[in-house]
Amino acid sequence: MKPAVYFAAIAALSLAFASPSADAHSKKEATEPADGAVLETSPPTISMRFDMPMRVTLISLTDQDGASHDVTRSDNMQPVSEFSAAPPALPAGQYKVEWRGLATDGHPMQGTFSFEISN
Ligand SMILES: [Cu+2]
Repeated sequence: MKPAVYFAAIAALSLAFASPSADAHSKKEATEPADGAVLETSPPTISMRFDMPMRVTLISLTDQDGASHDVTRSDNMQPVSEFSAAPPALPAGQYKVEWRGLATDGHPMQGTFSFEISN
């Protein structure tokens, strides 16, 4: 097949797999820190556990001012059941984690959770 036809076929196939909706997945993934957690110190890791392996395509950590903080991921961009990344030492504040990923069944997934560091 010509490349353009090939990619169109792949795109159609992806849509077909994506269409039955994401409800085969649990609505709420387990995260560390837990959503809404109030911590006394900067967390050593940020992690999400999934009900099927997920290739995390985007992870962002932002504070209450919208500044982003780079995290060091340990998944090598491969599908993982538990995604884990190390944040820098974070000062007190409110933080939001946003992620996007592609599950091994082809479903695009995304999530958000928040935590606070008090002091
Ligand atoms: Cu799925």
